[in-house]
This record gives sequence, structure tokens and C-alpha cells, in this order.
Amino acid sequence: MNAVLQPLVEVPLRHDWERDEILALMGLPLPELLFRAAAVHREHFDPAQIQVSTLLSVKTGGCPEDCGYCPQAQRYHTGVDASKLMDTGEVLERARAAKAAGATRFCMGAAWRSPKDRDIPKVAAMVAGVKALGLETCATLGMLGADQARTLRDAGLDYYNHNLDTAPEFYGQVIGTRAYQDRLDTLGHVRDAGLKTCCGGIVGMGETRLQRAGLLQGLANLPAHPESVPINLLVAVPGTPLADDPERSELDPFEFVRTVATARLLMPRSMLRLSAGRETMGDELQALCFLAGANSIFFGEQLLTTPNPATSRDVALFERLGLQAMQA
Ligand code: SAM
Ligand code: DTB
Ligand code: SF4
Repeated sequence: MNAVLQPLVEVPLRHDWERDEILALMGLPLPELLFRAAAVHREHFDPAQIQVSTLLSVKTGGCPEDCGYCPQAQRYHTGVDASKLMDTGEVLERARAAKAAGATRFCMGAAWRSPKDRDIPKVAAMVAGVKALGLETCATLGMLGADQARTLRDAGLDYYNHNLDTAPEFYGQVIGTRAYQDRLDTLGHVRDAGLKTCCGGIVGMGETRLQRAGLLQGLANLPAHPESVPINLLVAVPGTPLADDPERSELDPFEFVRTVATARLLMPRSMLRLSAGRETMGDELQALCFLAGANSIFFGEQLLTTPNPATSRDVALFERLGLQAMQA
């Protein structure tokens, strides 16, 4: 790293953020908020480097849960067909392609409430195979038990993605089939197994700024900051309750940027991923997010079931902004 990019000061990481303090940061004049976030970003990262991951849905649809945003919930009519767990060979083929396109991490997602014990050896084989290709591995399989977490770690899993999704007080309006505490429990099992945590949430679900601050408060006050923090903008899929809610209005893009910048201030050393929702964002908005401290994205034309920008568009955006895909 260039000497100018070395950390200037070691600021202790806090886990005791009050909601009011977070709201005060979020509500700063935007240029001031962006300046502070960009400064903190530079203390810990090279702002020209963006980590690139690729997602694959290894088990799609038919999920028994009722997450109000999710096109994969069985109970909503979204046109997503349920499929069985993919073959390991097919997963590895997709992982090879992702690596060739520039990804350094491969994330396998399954539309499960939680994996059955009999699923774990199959996922473990996928993880081991992807790891052997020289990629970092990530999985997102729903609620995870302590033994399951250890088995996946032993197979070579680096990260487990499990989101807090939103503020505790808004959570019940979005999800009824599992509690916020269930998520904290899974995150505990993941941490205890020594896995790295990928944990973030969704904005644009009709929540208030106070509730966006509540999401960030939940993330920053976890016992350890997640190594990776995905910030998803709701992809409104017709047939899901949130997309069909006439009361919900689109999030002001500057509120999205404020959320990213505040996340950077609260979790200075975490990778901050611009996740779902980039397909409908302009290049200028994404550039503002990178300025605000986002330093990771998903490459590939599909997230799990919804569209993501074409890799050629992302490569062109990196080129125009002078950004580089982080090497492994
Ligand atoms: N079933 C597992 C679970 O719920 O943990 C893993 C997959 S789930 C699709 C992973 C995350 O994707 C969710 O926690 C949510 O934050 C995000 N997500 C799902 N649908 C989304 C949508 N329509 N827009 C934005 N983010 C979404
Ligand atoms: C996360 O926070 N975002 C990604 C990843 N973790 C698994 C998933 C986004 C899913 C968007 C909806 C879909 O494509 O089905
Ligand atoms: Fe199922 Fe995960 Fe979708 Fe919720 S977010 S419905 S648990 S796939």
C-alpha cells in the first residue's frame, strides 16, 4: 500500500452506538457526511480498490419463510420456480466462470429456512470444491446451528452471510416466521465457529430514517463488526408484499448514499458491499456510494433470482471511475 494510504490514526472500534448519535451523523449536510466517510475509508482501505464477489443460487425458490421482500418465498406468486439443490459439478463450473470474470469470492445461496443436517455434506462438498479453485467461499443458507457452522468451516468456508435485514422495531412488519433474536443466534454460531461474518440489511422497504439508523446500530453493536456488510436496496418483485404495498414509496437515492456513508463511519474496517438494487441505479449514484465508502460489489448478470448489471457495464464503470477489482 502507498505510504499516503497507510492508516493515519487508530480509532478504537465502538460497539455502543446510541440511535441519536447515528441519526446525527446520517443527518449531516451531505457534503460533510461524504467528506467524513471518505476520510475514514482512506484510513483503512485504498479507495480505488473494489472487492468483487459473485453469487449463485444453488437451491432456488419454494422457501417456507414469509420475508416480505423475497421472491423465493413459496407463499408469494412471483414466477420463481422451486428447484432442487444443484449438482456440485455445475456449481464448480459456475465458480470457474466467476473467477475468470474477476471475482475473488463465490457466494452460494439457498432458499432455506435452515439447512437440514443431510444437506450439509452436499454444501460442504461445494465449498471444498470452490475453495480448491482458489476462490474465497461464502454461503447463505438461512439459520445455522453450531455444529453445522463448524462442519462448513472445516470444509473450507470463509464467510457466512446472514443479515439483520432491518431495525428490530420494523422487523416484525417484514418477517413473521423467524425472530430478530434467531438471527442474532445464528450470527453467534457463525462467529463461535471462527467463520467471518457477512451481515447487513435492506433499505427501501418503507422504513424511516430512524429505522435505517436502527439497522446500522444493530450491525455496529454486534459483539464484532461483520467483516463484510451488504447494503441491499429493495428489488421490488411483483407478488411480494413489499412490492405490492401501495403505501411504500421509493427511497430517495441520497438516503441510500447517507446509509452507506454512515455504515462506513460506524464500521470503518468492514468491507461495505453495494448489493442488491444496482441494476436500477445510475452510474452517478454508484459513484457516490464508492465515494461514501462502499468497496465491494457483486459481478454477474443475476443476483440470486433478480437481475444485476452486465459485467461489461461494471467493467466500463470501473474504467470510467479509475477503480480496480481487488486481487485475491
Ligand atoms: N434463505 C437465506 C436467508 O434468508 O438467510 C439466504 C438467502 S436470502 C435471499 C439473503 C438475503 O438477501 C436476505 O436476508 C435479504 O437481505 C436479501 N434479499 C432477498 N430478497 C431481496 C430483495 N428483493 N431485495 C433486496 N434484498 C433481498
Ligand atoms: C445479500 O445481502 N444480498 C445478496 C446476498 N446477501 C445473498 C442477495 C440479494 C438477493 C436479491 C434478490 C434475489 O436476487 O433473489
Ligand atoms: Fe426464504 Fe431467505 Fe427468501 Fe426469507 S430471504 S423467504 S428465508 S429465501
